[in-house]
Amino acid sequence: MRCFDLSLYLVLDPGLCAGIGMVETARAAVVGGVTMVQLRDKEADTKRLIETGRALKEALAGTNAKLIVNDDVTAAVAIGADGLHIGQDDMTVAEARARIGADAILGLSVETPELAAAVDPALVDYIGAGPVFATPTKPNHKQPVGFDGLARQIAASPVPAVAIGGLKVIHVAQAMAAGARGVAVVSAICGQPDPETAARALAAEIRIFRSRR
Ligand code: TZP
Ligand code: MG
Repeated sequence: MRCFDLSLYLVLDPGLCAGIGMVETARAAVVGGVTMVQLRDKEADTKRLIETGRALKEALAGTNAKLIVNDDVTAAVAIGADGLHIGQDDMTVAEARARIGADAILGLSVETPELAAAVDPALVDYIGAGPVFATPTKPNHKQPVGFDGLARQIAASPVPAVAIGGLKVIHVAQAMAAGARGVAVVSAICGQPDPETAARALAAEIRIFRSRR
């Protein structure tokens, strides 16, 4: 059963989490209200991803937060993660779905409305839509699309979307108003002096937005 809550999606970055590390950052962030945690470590090989992923899985056990692995399907399966997130230049969604199985969550990054419209809802569970703003966290990111571009991507998508790219507390309401089911952040939580408090502030904005609808 692919059941998940995209509200507050933390993408981990080993560099930005260097202080207390990815596992402790995730643990604190989930206490603060993070609902999904993505292990994204572009430098790590599969073995190291599996080690970190297993530690994350243990840290998140007993919470409702889902653990998603970026790019590496072998690691995702070995960890027993809840899902996998891939980009347009990674494996095909058909291959990803075949390898992770029917019960795992599959996410796909899209950067244009055309890519969003091409998403197969039989294979893909959610999209990461954006980037909303330019961000130093991902130096090679695609052209920022702003909230209007975000809304166009989301309107074209057959599956729910989480918005990503330079998002901070002050942007939550606009991202949600553009149709996002939730917000995905790296630096708004990773490397913040207190990741739990940072997550709590983002989660509160999401709740406030929903209560006003
Ligand atoms: N994909 C598109 S932008 C981005 C990723 C992984 C990085 C977002 O990082 P931040 O720090 O939330 O701007
Ligand atoms: Mg990728």
